[in-house]
Amino acid sequence: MTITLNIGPHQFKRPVIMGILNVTPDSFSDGGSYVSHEQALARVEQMLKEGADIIDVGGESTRPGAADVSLTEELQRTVGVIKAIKQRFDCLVSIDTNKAQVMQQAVEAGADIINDVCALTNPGALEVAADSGVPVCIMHMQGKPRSMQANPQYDNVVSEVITYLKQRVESCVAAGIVESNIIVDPGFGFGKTLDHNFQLLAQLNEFKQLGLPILAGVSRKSMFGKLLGKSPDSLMAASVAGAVLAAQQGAHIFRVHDVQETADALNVYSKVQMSK
Ligand code: 7PM
Repeated sequence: MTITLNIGPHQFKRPVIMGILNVTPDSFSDGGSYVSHEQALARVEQMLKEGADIIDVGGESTRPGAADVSLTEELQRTVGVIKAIKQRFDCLVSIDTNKAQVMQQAVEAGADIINDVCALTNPGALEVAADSGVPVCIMHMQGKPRSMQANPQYDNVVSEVITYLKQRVESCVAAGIVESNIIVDPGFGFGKTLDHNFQLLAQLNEFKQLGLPILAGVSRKSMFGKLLGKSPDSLMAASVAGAVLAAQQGAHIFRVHDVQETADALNVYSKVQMSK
């Protein structure tokens, strides 16, 4: 079964690369705590040249562990950057957020996709996403970001994550989101041990039963860091290997830091597929 990915007028029949743009003070700070648009735009330009199809804008620096970023802070970080990207480049932008107000203002600023690691479970998120009419990526997470890595437990991680995503797809459809606008994501690293993450990667093909485009986000994740005893910035080769393994099992969209290297590897993969 092949799934054609439709994002607005854009159609994808090949692997889709989503380049990560963190707009947090530790990434593109001008020395104060403001995110510099020029630096962010330069990074976007580079990722587009390297083969990114979508730019994923995220304004929350603190995922597992620390406290949440305030709404005002997250809006300040993301909305202006999205406007600047859409003004300067002809590209797709996704907004990585779990807050309804950020989704709404990001879409008004030009965001084409809502990417929510909380699968639209926060107050107002389903409604905003449905009203906006844009495609959504819903991701599985066990627990809450602050505590999810404390003691993740599953009887069968693969079937439990699939069941969760099925339920969330139902809720999305009930809220008025058209099914063809839903992308699913197993949520590597979100409330999962190293073994859970590798079981998900090994059986990613099972997610095809959902009949929806699959997004895989393994780039520089701790599943590789723990396995190899390396820090996130030394995980490019492992991440690229992870992307190819995910592609082989039917993933459609790859959320990555290293765009050029992933694009090269996925082009090799696609050529092999076409040569069968
Ligand atoms: C700290 C911990 C900072 C974790 C950043 C992260 C995904 C995502 C992220 C994913 C989708 C990261 C994560 N991961 N959205 N946003 N899927 N759809 O490692 O796997 O980039 S943030």
